[in-house]
Amino acid sequence: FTNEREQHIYEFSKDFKFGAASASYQIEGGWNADGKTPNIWDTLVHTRPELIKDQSNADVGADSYHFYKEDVKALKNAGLEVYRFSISWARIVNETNVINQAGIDYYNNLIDELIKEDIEPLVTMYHWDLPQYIEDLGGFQDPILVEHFKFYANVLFKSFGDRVKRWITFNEPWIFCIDGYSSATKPPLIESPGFGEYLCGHHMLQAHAAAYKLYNDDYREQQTGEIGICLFSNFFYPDSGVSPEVAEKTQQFQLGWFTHPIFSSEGNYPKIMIDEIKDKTVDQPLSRLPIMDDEMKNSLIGAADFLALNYYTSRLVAPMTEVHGERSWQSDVGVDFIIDEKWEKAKSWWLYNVPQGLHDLLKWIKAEYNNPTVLITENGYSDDGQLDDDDRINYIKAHLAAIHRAIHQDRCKVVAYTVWSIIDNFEWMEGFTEKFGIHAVNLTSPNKERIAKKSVSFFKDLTDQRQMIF
Ligand code: GBH
Repeated sequence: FTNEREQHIYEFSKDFKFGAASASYQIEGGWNADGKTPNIWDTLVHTRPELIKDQSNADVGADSYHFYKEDVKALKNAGLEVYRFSISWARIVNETNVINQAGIDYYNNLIDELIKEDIEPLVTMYHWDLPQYIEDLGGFQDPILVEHFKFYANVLFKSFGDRVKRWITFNEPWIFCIDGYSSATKPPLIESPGFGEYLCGHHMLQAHAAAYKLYNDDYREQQTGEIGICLFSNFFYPDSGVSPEVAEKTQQFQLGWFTHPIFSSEGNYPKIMIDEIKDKTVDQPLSRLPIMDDEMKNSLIGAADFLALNYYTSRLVAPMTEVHGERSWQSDVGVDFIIDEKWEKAKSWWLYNVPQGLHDLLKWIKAEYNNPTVLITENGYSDDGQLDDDDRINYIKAHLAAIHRAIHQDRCKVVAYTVWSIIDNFEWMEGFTEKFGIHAVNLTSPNKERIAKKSVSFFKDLTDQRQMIF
């Protein structure tokens, strides 16, 4: 045993909350149970199964629709205090905007069970499972999305807002807008590069603002909760020969696309993004990035009580050598992304262990937006599913140490960490071939037992002692 690195004790105060995360389509199963209508993932897995790496689907999966109490036990076993889960829109309302009581009951039961166990529900309203009937109307490419989201948000606040005190409107628009409406690598498989992603982002922002306003106008006073948005970001370092300005531009194109309108004092999309996309729109009078009018701009400035940040990995920014289509988000940024060969890789092709990137990203957010409250709502490590998941523990510790440094050295306001994920689950296009859970799930057994991995004892010790050695 050689101890190359000096070890430290990291203490976390009682005010810092530890939890775990999941998402409805990835864990629930019950895809057509009790009045639920199909969503865009049901459509994809049923019509294009060959697109999923192992041809699997989440029709049943871990079946949290029936075994949610096992998930709550799993959280309890790990000593966790927050559960970030998402609500399946298609379980709650159908195409005639009729409310599905069975769907409401399911989430009422889950929320009550959490509260009974003293675990805070942190609810994502949309984690990629758009009802198919809304996609059929144009989905995120059509402004009708905003009205549908408002209706849905109202049902959620009314039904669950007495117990849910922290809401997240959307999970990772950077991913679902690019993959869903530009590159066609995730449902609804719309290929409209250079247009579709920006239209999607625009309507997503309008829907977010509408939900925020609704909460302020009709619910905040009585329910006294908070509402934020969940954004995915890498941290971008310049590769040798690339200027820091280019890395900064990339950060603005990825995180800034959505944080600048909401968390900056001037609002609107980042100026560099507006300018570059306009410059690269040569064949039509208007920019491919929709124009944000003053009304929209003002509805978004300050329209979040916290930033929910999903951080997994970082990238080096290099000059663009590959062609990324005639038009696309990536060709608009005008860079390539590469990996530092010193970074250690997880099972997922894209996931490298770069904890320093989280520290640097938190510092960037603090400086850029006057130190907003941040919750790390996803961070996690994929492997083959072994119960002795030391690499996962190591990854998590390294990221918690980075958060600790951001809090104590830099005074960043990070208040919670929810690991991805509470249980192994359906990893989207990768099916069940990569596992992120701190619990395994016995998928072939009728009771879908949740089995603790070694990382559960790590969290148990951490939450008991409020400290870790790393
Ligand atoms: C999260 O997405 C999701 O919210 C969650 O549902 C999912 O299960 C979890 O991560 C694990 O994948 O990184 O620039 O090379 C973030 C994951 C981000 C994975 C984008 C693929 C590829 C682009 N995705 N990534 S990049």
